[in-house]
Amino acid sequence: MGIHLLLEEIGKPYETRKLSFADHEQYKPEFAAINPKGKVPTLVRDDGSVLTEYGAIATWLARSNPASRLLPDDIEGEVRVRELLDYCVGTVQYAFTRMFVPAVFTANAADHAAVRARGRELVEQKYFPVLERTLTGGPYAVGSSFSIADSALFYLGLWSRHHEIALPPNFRAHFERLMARPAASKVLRDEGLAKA
Ligand SMILES: N[C@@H](CCC(=O)N[C@@H](CS)C(=O)NCC(=O)O)C(=O)O
Repeated sequence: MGIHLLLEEIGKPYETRKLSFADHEQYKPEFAAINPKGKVPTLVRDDGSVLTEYGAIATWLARSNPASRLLPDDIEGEVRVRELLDYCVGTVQYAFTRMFVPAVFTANAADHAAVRARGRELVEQKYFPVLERTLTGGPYAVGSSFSIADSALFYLGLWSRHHEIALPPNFRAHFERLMARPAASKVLRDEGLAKA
């Protein structure tokens, strides 16, 4: 959903494909032929080449579409965006993966409830307090313009809504700002997540 938001912000034509984790489609041969890591997001570019890893995909989209201004040109701006993005994708996301796909962490189905509970605990007690302290400036994640870091906070906000995890105040205000963007409304409609 984060990469989907970036594609919508850029405004060029694209297609999305949804995978059902419940049906283990990420591990099936059809998807493994595209991304043997069995992970989303996965981007197939116009020349047929495949790009994986959120940060790489987001950076490629930003740098290939400079008019969309999704990644600052100055090094301080760029590393601050990367710092926050990497925390979302490399740390916070894995607590959610505990909740969405506990089998990644243990083959023992009897332990899945405990893995899910630990994921929730990490999000609520450890990771969101860090994000909350980061989101004090604004109006966007890093300064005054929307960047690829905001796209990661967007999907974390949506995942929180799905798992009924309350966002702390700064994060909530930031998420509401993102949700007000036309691109976000379009993503929600396309993903079947828009509230009636
Ligand atoms: N390092 C990867 C992580 C991607 C990732 O963990 N995606 C999750 C989304 S919940 C996934 O596809 N999980 C399915 C699985 O692990 O089976 C990235 O940055 O894109």
